[in-house]
Amino acid sequence: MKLYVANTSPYARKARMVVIEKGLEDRVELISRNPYDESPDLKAANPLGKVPALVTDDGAAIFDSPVICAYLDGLSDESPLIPASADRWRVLTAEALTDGILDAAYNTVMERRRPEEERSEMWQERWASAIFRSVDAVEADLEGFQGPLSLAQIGLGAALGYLDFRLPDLAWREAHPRSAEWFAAFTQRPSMQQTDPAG
Ligand SMILES: N[C@@H](CCC(=O)N[C@@H](CS)C(=O)NCC(=O)O)C(=O)O
Repeated sequence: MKLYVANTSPYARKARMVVIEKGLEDRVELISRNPYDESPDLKAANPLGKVPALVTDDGAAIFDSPVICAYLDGLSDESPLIPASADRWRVLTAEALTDGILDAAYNTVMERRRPEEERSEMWQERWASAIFRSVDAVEADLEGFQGPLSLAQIGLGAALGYLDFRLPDLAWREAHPRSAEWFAAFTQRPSMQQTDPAG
């Protein structure tokens, strides 16, 4: 399988973490692409031109990150990252929440790269509120991110890591001490350390 990634992409980081956590390194070839470069192979795999994108051994293209993560998880029954039980919907909803943090953070980063006079205050405030409300929700329900490793935890690790990497001025730890403690422990996992964009 080929997995198109970018070193700094938090969405690709989720997929790379799943590869490591599921022990799939031998089966997945990582292909680094800057999605803003002309990359015909990436666009062939994903017409949206975004990373991550996965091409399976029989040539099927799979995206976006939640679908790739679910596909990779299904390749082996060992250590399921999406539980089969009633917990399934809770885990997938928690993953959606952390993906939403990423969307709001990524939009903010892109908006900040535009000329100052073209930036929208309204959208930046809206994205910052969504980020803070969502980390508040995590802080209030950290139990949902404990226990056996799941896509909820992988998503949260990628999301908080991205806030640190690209938006440190948001200082998310200040109002979220329990989440900060969770993150400090979670970053010890080899899958977090091996995919650290700053590493
Ligand atoms: N919802 C997608 C988002 C992927 C995404 O936006 N990736 C960024 C890199 S962090 C990208 O490729 N951006 C290029 C673009 O938007 O054209 C996912 O979960 O995979």
